[in-house]
Amino acid sequence: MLETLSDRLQSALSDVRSRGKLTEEDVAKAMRQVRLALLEADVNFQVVKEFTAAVGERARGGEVLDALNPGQQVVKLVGEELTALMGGSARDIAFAPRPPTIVLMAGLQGSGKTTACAKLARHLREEHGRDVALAACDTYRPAAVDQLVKVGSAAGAAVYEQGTDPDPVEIAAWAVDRARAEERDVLIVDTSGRLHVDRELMEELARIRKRVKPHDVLLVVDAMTGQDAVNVAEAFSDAAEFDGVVLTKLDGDARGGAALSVKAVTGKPILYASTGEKLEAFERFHPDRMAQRILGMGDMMTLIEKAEREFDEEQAAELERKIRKQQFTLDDFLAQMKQVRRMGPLSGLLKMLPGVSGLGLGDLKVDDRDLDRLQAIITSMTPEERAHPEILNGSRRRRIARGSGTTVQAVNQLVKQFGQMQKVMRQLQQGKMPSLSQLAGGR
Ligand SMILES: Nc1nc2c(ncn2[C@@H]2O[C@H](COP(=O)(O)OP(=O)(O)OP(=O)(O)O)[C@@H](O)[C@H]2O)c(=O)[nH]1
Ligand SMILES: [Mg+2]
Repeated sequence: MLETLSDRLQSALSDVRSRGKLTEEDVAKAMRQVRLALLEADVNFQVVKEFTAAVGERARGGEVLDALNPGQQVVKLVGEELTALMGGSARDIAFAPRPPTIVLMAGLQGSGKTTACAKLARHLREEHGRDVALAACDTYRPAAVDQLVKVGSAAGAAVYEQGTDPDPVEIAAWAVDRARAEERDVLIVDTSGRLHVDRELMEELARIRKRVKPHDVLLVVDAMTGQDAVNVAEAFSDAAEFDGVVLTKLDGDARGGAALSVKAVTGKPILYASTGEKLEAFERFHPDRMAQRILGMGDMMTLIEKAEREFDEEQAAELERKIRKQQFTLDDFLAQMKQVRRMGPLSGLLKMLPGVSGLGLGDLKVDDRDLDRLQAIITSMTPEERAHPEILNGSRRRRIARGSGTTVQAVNQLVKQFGQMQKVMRQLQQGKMPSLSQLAGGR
């Protein structure tokens, strides 16, 4: 996600970052590099110009140049301006005082509307406890209704559909009545896409809009299409009002042009970001956190929120107790691993840690299959072996390797790592800070 942009911007700033003293010329040079980095990221030309002018002006002020750490001040300024560029603060949809809140999803073909309908439904249910229904108003593509039924039910939402024969406007109006009768909190209306922003599409949207009077119209745009996404959003905003943007396929977008330009060009904020094919790969768009990620400062807030969502509080307390009493077993290790895995792919999680993206690992990949292997090894052990790995002699290790489809070396490595981990835990317990190499498993 936004790797190229992040790399380029960080290298543009690496020169000033560590400097104890900066001249106006240094700042100007850094701004030229920031400008190039943003242009390369496919950020709108006008947006780049205004951005670098704003940062440059602030950076030339005495507040920055005379500061103790002027380089870091410049980086901080860039972060603040990036945040402002992406819309400042985050916002969710606004719930109507009298339910159902009606949300209309619009966008080009394949931008990710139908997927986003289901993801938003899941988000509103999980984060806000709302009862959500979806309306299948894409009568343009025959398979669209089935797709919405499938992803919608997976998201735990009711799906209202009448096939593809009726007029989409009639389906939408019927769905609103039904949502009201069934006392749903939110109704999300999926609409059809077209290849271009054409008159037919705009008229259909305008008719649905006039009839059901949505509280929020969300425009779904594909981040991978870069400047095209911004042009589409601009064309939409010329032809019809919308309230906010859902940015999809951010996982496949290395350059970030759409994320950085869409707010500045259309004046409409990005409400949500979709970051993968799975239902859970959807989050509120936080400009400040995104700016921090781009500048390699990690995103601890999102990581902590994910952990809070997935980690069982009681289990966490129990774990703490075990660590304190030094009763942490391989079973606990396995349980921990499963919880961490529920938070998403490891490589994605690692990138949220401050500094990790700046380690120059480039395309950091942690193989989730490594975890599968560890899991297989531990589940091939008897309960006694899991509680007392010290009894694992040669023949037991060979049996476990066979049972888990791995090798004795892999079993040895796991046992060794677990031993290291216990040692680190004991040291933490005694108030000593472990060294980094110990934390990394002694490798
Ligand atoms: N990698 C990735 N793929 C996505 C994301 N969102 C949607 N997709 C994929 O993009 C494709 C199109 O998504 P849809 O939700 O069907 O798009 P749509 O806008 O409803 O398309 P039409 O109904 O044809 O207009 C599907 O294969 C989705 O799985 C995302 O955030 N990341
Ligand atoms: Mg669709």
